[in-house]
Amino acid sequence: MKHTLSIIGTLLAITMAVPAQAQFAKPEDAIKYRKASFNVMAAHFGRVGAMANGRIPFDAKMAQENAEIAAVMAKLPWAAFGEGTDKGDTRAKPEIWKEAAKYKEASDKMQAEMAKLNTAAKAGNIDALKVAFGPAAASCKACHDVFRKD
Ligand code: ASC
Repeated sequence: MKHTLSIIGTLLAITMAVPAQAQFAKPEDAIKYRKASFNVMAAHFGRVGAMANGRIPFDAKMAQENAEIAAVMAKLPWAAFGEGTDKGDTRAKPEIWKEAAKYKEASDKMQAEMAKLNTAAKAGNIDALKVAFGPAAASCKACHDVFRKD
């Protein structure tokens, strides 16, 4: 796991060093990328949620590993909402580009809540996890309600 995370860390460092526009050859590549990062985040966030909601037994190590991946993934999709990526195989609404400041605010909020969830998971107790999970899920939903087609 440590190894995986260090690879993720290295990839992230490379990703952040490259200007957003240069990362994707075609708009559909950007759309695929952002969907992939949301999907990976949702898979790991969902595992944390299953513990927070008592659907699976709490396992501190599993919570930590999954929350950490969700927090890293939360940083990734935003660079893939560049020009020309509003059309195609996407549920992204035009509001993302029309109300860019509002979208940025919502995405910052989600990243902050994922970071808090990650910190809570590191504390290793279920109560901290429960406290942090609700606001993190709400930050996902808030954005979907306004910026994503059903
Ligand atoms: C998840 C997930 C989302 C959010 C959202 C919260 O686990 O995949 O998109 O939580 O459903 O309301």
